[in-house]
Amino acid sequence: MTENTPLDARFSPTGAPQEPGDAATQQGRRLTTAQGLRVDETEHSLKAGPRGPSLLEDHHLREKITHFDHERIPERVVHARGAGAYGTFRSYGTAASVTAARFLAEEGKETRVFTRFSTVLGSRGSADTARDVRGFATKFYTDEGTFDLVGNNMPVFFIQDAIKFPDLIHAGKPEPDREIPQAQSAHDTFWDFVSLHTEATHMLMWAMSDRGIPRSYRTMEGFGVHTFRLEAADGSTSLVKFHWKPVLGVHSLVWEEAQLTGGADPDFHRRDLADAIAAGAYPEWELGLQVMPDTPDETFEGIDLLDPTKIVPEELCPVQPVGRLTLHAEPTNYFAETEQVAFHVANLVPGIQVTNDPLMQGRLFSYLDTQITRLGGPNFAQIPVNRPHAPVDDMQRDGMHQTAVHEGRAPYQPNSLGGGCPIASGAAGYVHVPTPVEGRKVREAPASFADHYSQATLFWASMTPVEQAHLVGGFTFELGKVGEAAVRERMVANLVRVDRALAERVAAGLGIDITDIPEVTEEGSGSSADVATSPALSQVPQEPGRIDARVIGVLADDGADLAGIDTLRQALADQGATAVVVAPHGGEISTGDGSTAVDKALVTTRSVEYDAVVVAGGTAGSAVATDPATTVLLAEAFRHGKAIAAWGDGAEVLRSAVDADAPGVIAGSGAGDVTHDLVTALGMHRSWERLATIAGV
Ligand code: HDD
Repeated sequence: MTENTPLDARFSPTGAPQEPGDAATQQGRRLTTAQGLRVDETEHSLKAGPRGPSLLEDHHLREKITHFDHERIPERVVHARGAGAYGTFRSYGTAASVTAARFLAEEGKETRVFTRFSTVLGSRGSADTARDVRGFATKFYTDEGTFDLVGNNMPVFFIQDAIKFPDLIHAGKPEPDREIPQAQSAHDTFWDFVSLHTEATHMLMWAMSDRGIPRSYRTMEGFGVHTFRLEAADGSTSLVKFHWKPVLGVHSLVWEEAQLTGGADPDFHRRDLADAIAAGAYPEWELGLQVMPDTPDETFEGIDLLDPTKIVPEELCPVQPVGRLTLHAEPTNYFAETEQVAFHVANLVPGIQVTNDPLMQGRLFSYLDTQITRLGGPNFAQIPVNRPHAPVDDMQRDGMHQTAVHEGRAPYQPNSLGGGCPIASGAAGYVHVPTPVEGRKVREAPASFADHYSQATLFWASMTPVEQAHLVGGFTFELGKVGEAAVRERMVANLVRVDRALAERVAAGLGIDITDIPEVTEEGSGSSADVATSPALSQVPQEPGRIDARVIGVLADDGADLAGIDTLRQALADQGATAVVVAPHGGEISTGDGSTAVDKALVTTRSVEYDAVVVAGGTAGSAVATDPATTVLLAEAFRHGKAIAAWGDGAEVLRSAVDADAPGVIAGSGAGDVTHDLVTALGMHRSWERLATIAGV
């Protein structure tokens, strides 16, 4: 499934395997109290007679309930909903000329990692498929200390300065009076803020595009967003942007599908990640760098590299691969690992430095600070998932939840009682690059930060017609949920400055007349004369990609062609994909001399759980053919541009629900006749031609 083999199946962050039955894993056979006392029974509290009051003396009752009362911790103020996995990063060694960081510079070096993906706005229990930005945070347990790359699935951000973050999040989170809507930006306060705060415009284009509704974490790009300063072993520096490129390609849901999934399977992305790892289809990304010269003005081709609302188009500066991330182990315990993992933008290693991007500068403060509330004190780095794999001698002592038993008498410097240790490392330690700093104290941004539109226009111009239609749909849906007419109108007026056709289409959907809004010619630092479009921004694949851990629903019933189902199942398994048999009832379906297990009964499933749907031969006239749920399932898969196939008389079932002559609808006489086209269609992710017809573009 993957060319990388994991170091080991699962490891504790200290590297020591956890043994079942040890105190940490609690796999023993006997129930005890927290003090290790064996408990006689745990069904009844100690009472004064069977009908009497409970006794205060019942230490087991009190301990059990007290602990339960304190089981919850504050959820993350943003990115509360997430899922994570352990893995390995293997360096290609190609970054050695730009960074001294050993985990990147040494060819073949393997570094353990923990990655957590998240949505931003929703609460911990919200649905995975909400339209939102996705977090993509990776903790590299390097032997030089922990490096955290705390990025998103979009390369830009809504704001240019961290001081606006509380404003952005207050506007985006559920409105404070009724605490609605949950996990979405489609409401008045968000659009009020972003329509007034026009530096958000480029990021809005990303959020309203298909990028806001990924198909899975496995098929998302990731970005460090800010420009970092890398320092090579010879002291030379460069300005660099980090990119994660999913080996499976970048794929998204369509909007109706995302909404339905929120109800049918709110855990869709979490389940997909866990299922893929369990199936051995380890999610993989290549880490890439855009490397730009470290010039005094910190610009590249006229683009201000300190402005986090700007990308550097890949056509101007290609992404160079430097290593590969493979996620191969699920966490053992969600709370202990995924909930308690604490990322921090300031967790850096030699060779990787920050820049003066004002958004990044504020983040250097926020992440350490927030953990103190969230994890209850300053010792959260001792929690196993947060423990560095490099030796720690920090002279920090005591505090809430201290679990270390520190030895010695001299946790201070200078000392003689501790033999002078631990000593600082000088040039062998983390040395901040001595970039010159001077200036007047001002609350101001550079003039180039005033360009809020040029790259929003670039993004729009780089989309295919189907993607443009989806963007129009995203804006129209979200603004259609805004009650205040003035907010809707202000936002559409901003869109005129991005592209008149975009604004006209959104305005038409909202019933707003924009004929009086004048054309504004934008001049910006974010546009480059050389790049009017950036094809790298489009997600439409040029050729079929891999289909690992894709799920294909096979509609069948008693009497279906079971041999055909086996053929299909095997052909899909050969490509790493999974066939799921869907029938009107659970249990088994049988045909004459054989039977096969039903994976899902129609009543428990919905089209959104499948990347493609196939109707088995031998089903015409059966209950699955006449069940209204079949028609709904096929019609949804059709509308969502998914591959649809049928063999034998299954084609009749298909034809009664959808246009069998439409692109991406496949029919053949036997199962073996449809598998090749089905795999190819899955590799393209959607029938883009059918989606274009549906969108009328
Ligand atoms: Fe942030 C969490 C990504 C701006 C303050 N952020 C958080 C997470 C991700 C990001 C992926 C979740 C980490 C996890 O899985 O635990 N944040 C970003 C990106 C940003 C960004 C890519 C802009 C480029 N963030 C940002 C700003 C601030 C914060 C400007 C504050 C000034 N972010 C936080 C936080 C969080 C957080 C409050 C909440 C939970 C946590 O840190 O551990 O400190």
